[in-house]
Amino acid sequence: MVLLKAIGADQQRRESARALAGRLGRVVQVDRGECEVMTDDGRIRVSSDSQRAQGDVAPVTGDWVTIVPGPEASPAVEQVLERRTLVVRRDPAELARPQHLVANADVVAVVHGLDRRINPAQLERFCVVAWQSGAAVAIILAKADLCRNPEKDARKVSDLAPGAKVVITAALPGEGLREVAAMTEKNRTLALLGPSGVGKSTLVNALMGTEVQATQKVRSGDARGRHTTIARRLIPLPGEGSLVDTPGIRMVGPWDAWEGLAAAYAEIDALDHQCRFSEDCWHQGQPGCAVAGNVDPGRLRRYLELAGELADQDLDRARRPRH
Ligand SMILES: Nc1nc2c(ncn2[C@@H]2O[C@H](COP(=O)(O)OP(=O)(O)OP(=O)(O)O)[C@@H](O)[C@H]2O)c(=O)[nH]1
Ligand SMILES: [Mg+2]
Ligand SMILES: [Zn+2]
Repeated sequence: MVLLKAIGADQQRRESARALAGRLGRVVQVDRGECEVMTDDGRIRVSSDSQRAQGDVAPVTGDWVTIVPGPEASPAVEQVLERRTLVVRRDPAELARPQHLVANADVVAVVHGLDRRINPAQLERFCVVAWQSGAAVAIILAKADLCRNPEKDARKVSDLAPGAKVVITAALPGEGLREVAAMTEKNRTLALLGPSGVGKSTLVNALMGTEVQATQKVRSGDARGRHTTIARRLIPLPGEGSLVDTPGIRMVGPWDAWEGLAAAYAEIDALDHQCRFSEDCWHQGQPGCAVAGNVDPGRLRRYLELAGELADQDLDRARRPRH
């Protein structure tokens, strides 16, 4: 049986639940108005219809919640406890809305498959979203057994992801697993994000020591995945800590992610502040610009593109009042 403590139930969370007079639980998975929740007495299914007094916070995978007996004696989620971190993206179906992906991850790892080319724009977008969550950020370079020179790719990736820990793994032959497991020590939660087919679920299975998640071969030719994982799911590890496996995302859209942007492009952000003598400098090489010429031009281009995207979102939000 999984102990709640081993997946992060600390004194503060226990006390919050007690103060709300509910049973403490952690959301494992959400399916249309129903949540699978881990409690001290095992897994239960609870309803989470938002008619209840949860304010407007809908529970997501990784949330700590209180549970109360429901109307027909079936339990229901009462409150979502304050989140320490939250992975949010722009809702792909509805451009002007956020979508909450994972709550309370301590580390968010962006997984890249070494069987494919590095896509800087894709990787950096994931980093922006990962940093914005408030968690620590790591990059997991998976499938090292399919790459001739993993160290070389690791160096490239380090330049694209300042501040992130970079780990090389090969889950099938079982290499680099200890470094990943270390990120779940002290009852921490490690969330895996990344495109389809990069090996997220295979890594979960390797760390679990058993097949808990389905996996599927990538397309021959372009190594694209087949969107095998379809739900975000929290998976308690045998010892301590937990993982969150997520469905593959091709290009993640950041949402209200100015801090994430600054962190993901830390070297540009640092110079940006020095250039602020001119608030509307777009760093295109004007005399006196502190940024242009002093940073990687590709990174600068992608940074400005994302800044433009976020600025458009801000305008859009300001125009339409929230209801
Ligand atoms: N050679 C090798 N193949 C791997 C490794 N890790 C994963 N794969 C293979 O890559 C393919 C895709 O792996 P998955 O784990 O399903 O990928 P995923 O990231 O979970 O994909 P989605 O669920 O679609 O997002 C499978 O055929 C795996 O066997 C590895 O370390 N080495
Ligand atoms: Mg998967
Ligand atoms: Zn400038």
